[in-house]
Amino acid sequence: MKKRTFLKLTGAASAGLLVSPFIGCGNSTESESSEAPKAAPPAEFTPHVQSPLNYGFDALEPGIDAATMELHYGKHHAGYVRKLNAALESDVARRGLPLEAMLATLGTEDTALRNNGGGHFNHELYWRVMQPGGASTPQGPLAQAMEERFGSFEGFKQEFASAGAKRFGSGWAWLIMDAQGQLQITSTPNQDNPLMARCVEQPGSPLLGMDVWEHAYYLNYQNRRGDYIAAFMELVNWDVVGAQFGSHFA
Ligand code: MN3
Repeated sequence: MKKRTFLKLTGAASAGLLVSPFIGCGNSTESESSEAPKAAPPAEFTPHVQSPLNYGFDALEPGIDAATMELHYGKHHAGYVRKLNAALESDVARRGLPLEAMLATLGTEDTALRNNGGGHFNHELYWRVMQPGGASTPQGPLAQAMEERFGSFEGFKQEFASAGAKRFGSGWAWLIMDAQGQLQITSTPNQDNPLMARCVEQPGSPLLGMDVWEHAYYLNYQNRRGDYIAAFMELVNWDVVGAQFGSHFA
């Protein structure tokens, strides 16, 4: 309950921040000199863009190979962004919202925004939660919360890997914080995301996301999803995940 309120407030506050500069700009430059029609202009739409990768395509080898990274970032993720922007072009109510707030508005009928908005958010997180040179370990409050919730870091790893292995077809495994502030492991089909509260069984705020679509591993691992999952677990940047966790208590 508390958490849901927080998410809503965050979304509203961010949307306000995004929109207000344009309102201010319009007032100062046009209200006195222009005789243009007074009808409210459509919300400003700044297309979504991919964040640059913080490392090279080959930086996660041997766990994730360069060819997979190049295709995954350059074609798959780029495609979600392109189609997300195309879908938002005609959606005046949603196109001014920050991505997280936009995802929270989606219902099961919003297929294009679910697939491509989720696809963009999920991959932005995925690139950030991996790091070259191998995994760090959870520290401080996150380490403590994991121990309380899963018994140990090893217990977490087993449960998380199992969530990814058991996801039938394409989808994601997640470590999230739920509305009660508890850590949960969950998984979603396709590009659904725990922020889509009306579309998923277990809503929450994603801390760690693992892509288990075949495009994430098939070139190198073929059908051996379990080997890919083991490799992913050895690449997790727990400092980033810990910062995501900590941001909920700031
Ligand atoms: Mn993917």
